[in-house]
Amino acid sequence: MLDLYTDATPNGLKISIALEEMGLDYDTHQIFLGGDQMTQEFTAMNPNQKIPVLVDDGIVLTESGAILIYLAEKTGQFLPSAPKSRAATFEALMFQMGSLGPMFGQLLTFAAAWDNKFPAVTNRYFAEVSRIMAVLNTRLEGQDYLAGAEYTIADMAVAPWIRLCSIHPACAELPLQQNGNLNRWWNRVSERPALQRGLLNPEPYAPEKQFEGFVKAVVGLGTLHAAA
Ligand SMILES: N[C@@H](CCC(=O)N[C@@H](CS)C(=O)NCC(=O)O)C(=O)O
Repeated sequence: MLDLYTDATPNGLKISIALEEMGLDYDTHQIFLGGDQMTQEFTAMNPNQKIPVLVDDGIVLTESGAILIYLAEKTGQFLPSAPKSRAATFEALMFQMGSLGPMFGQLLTFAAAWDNKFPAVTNRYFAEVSRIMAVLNTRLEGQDYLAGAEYTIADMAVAPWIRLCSIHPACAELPLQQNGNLNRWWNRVSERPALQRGLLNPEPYAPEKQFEGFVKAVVGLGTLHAAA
């Protein structure tokens, strides 16, 4: 049995998607980001004090990209073995981890948590996420999935971020429709039953509580990450 410490955020949901897609049994432990991540017990698992954390038979693993690779290697699923396709999967996964996720995170921070108090900063991240979406659109030219013909852990990593365009008011203006390949990819992956189950596990807290947790976790707004 696997234990997943997580919340209903894109970095957490990508692991739920993988666990569902791979047909693994797991227990979900929902972490309220308004403080649960700072407890001694959680910090012992992840000194970086962030979800997701996966515990599997004595292994405590952090960093969603590493967790996805671990699960793919453990099950032999969704990570091609041919070197070129495998490298393309890692490439798309690293792009999510290094570009799409961090820039989206900053957009949400300045558009939502800071309530667009600094429009120039919000606009900078809006423009950068838009640019990154166009890069993904180009990558998807002539192929169904981010690493090529096969659905892989890279698609699982990107999906919860692109989903924000349809569910988060701060992301509604992002150019999903204008990027036809990306839009078609989103329609394709979001039809998958396992991906749909993953996106619902865990369910978010009530909107006010979910937002409270997000704001408290934002450096410069909440007190959780005050300088020591
Ligand atoms: N690089 C990490 C990022 C994880 C991350 O940023 N988690 C956020 C939620 S999406 C979190 O736990 N934030 C709580 C905090 O910063 O206090 C990963 O991919 O696992």
